[in-house]
Amino acid sequence: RKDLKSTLKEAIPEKVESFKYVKSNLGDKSFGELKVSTILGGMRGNRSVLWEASTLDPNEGIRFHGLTIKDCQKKLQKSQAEADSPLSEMLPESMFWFLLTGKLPSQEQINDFTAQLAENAELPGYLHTLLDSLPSTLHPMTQMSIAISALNHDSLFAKAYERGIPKTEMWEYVFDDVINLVAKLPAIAGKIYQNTFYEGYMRSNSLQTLGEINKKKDISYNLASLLGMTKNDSVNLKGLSETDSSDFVNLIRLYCALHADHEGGNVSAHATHLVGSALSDPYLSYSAGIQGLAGPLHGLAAQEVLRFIVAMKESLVKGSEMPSDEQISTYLWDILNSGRVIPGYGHAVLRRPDPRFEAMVDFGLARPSISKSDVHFKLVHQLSKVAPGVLKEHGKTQNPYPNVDSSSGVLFYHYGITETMYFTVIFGVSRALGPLAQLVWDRILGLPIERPKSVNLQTITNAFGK
Ligand code: FAM
Repeated sequence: RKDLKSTLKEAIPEKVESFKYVKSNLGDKSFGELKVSTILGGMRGNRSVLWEASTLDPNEGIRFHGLTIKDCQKKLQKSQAEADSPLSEMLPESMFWFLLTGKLPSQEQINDFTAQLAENAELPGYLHTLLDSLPSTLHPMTQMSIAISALNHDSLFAKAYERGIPKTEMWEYVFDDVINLVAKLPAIAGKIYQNTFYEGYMRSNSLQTLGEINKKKDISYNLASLLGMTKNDSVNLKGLSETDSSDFVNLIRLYCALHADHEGGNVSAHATHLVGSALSDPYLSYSAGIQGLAGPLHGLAAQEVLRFIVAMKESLVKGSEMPSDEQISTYLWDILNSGRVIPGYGHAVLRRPDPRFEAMVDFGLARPSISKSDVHFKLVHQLSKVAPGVLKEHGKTQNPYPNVDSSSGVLFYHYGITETMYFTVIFGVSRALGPLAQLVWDRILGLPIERPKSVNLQTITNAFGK
């Protein structure tokens, strides 16, 4: 059977053909108008990033190679051992394969690919030393970007470039670096969790690590293990039952598959693409993506949402009695009137509730221990009915609906990942998949260095005569 690289190679001629056609026949066509408001307004509506794997429709949400989230949940492979379980979720490995090649992988192909990633999951010694030297007070996202950036030490692409390679061969080295990085992300994320929050615990229990990389398991299982969350491994940090431990692994699978790609204009994707266009290797490129993801208007919103929900619960929930819609509404108005945003609401492109939010809520609704008993989850659910009305009345945001970050934090929190600062690191494991797949295509297509023209206010004013 064909492995990932052979499957990708098969997809190349058709795409290159299409690229050549568009370049030579449509290159001088105008593709939308550039307004001055676009220059001043964060380039909204300026369609100028080439991105193949996913497209975001404002009214419909994300599609991955044309498939909706629900289609992907039906068609992408699960872990073979759990393929028949209705609660088992698609594997991020399968999503990566699909994003990169546009083809749905078979179960055997995914089994092999999962094993290939697990085989390459261990971190080099210097990365352990580097991460161990960082203060545990350093934000986990900063640690993550440092770690990813340092892997540039082993970049096959950077070495090949230094040796001198033709442009047509570059993608193969980028591909190898990308696979190596995707394989190592769970170990990076796990190590950061251990160092930041459990160094003392591990020392007092004479533990080197909270979990391990099992070469027979998938990325999500191994990440859960390194977070000390798998029942079958030696450490079961939060004392999870077998069901909860398996559900937690499936939460990571769903989360990582869903957050993999959101077309090319979001900060983390675009930063990766931009830095990669300078032929910086995939480690440096994705490290830039991580730094963008660490901003509170982007990935860090997951952390902000959880803090906001926990604070709201403390203020409004008395025992098991949920607050009224009016109480929630008043709480939201207080935030808005003090000039703050409601975290987890709004989006630069989407104009409806984010289908990724809905998929995460469905995960909770399918499990009574969450839907019936978890107060934070219930609050998120109730909030999603109340906040849109408040935000509409407030009248500023163009999208008053919940975005992807609205629901994910409470689910991690439910299983015991209470360290809010950590959430965006799991986002970082996931977001690698789309932008790194595109980075391979950037080099296959030989896209040039990005270099938009900047203008100053004087130039704009002069252009229209004042
Ligand atoms: N609460 C209060 N005000 C909001 C708001 C919210 N959730 N979302 C937007 N607004 C305001 C916004 O601040 C702006 O006000 P000013 O004109 O005074 O600057 C106005 O509404 C128009 O903004 P917009 O055009 O609707 O949104 P933008 O495209 O400028 O920004 C977001 C999009 C996501 C940055 C913005 O909605 C926001 O700040 N949301 C809260 C933070 C958040 O949840 N971010 C996560 C986004 C997620 F999808 C991700 O990337 N991971």
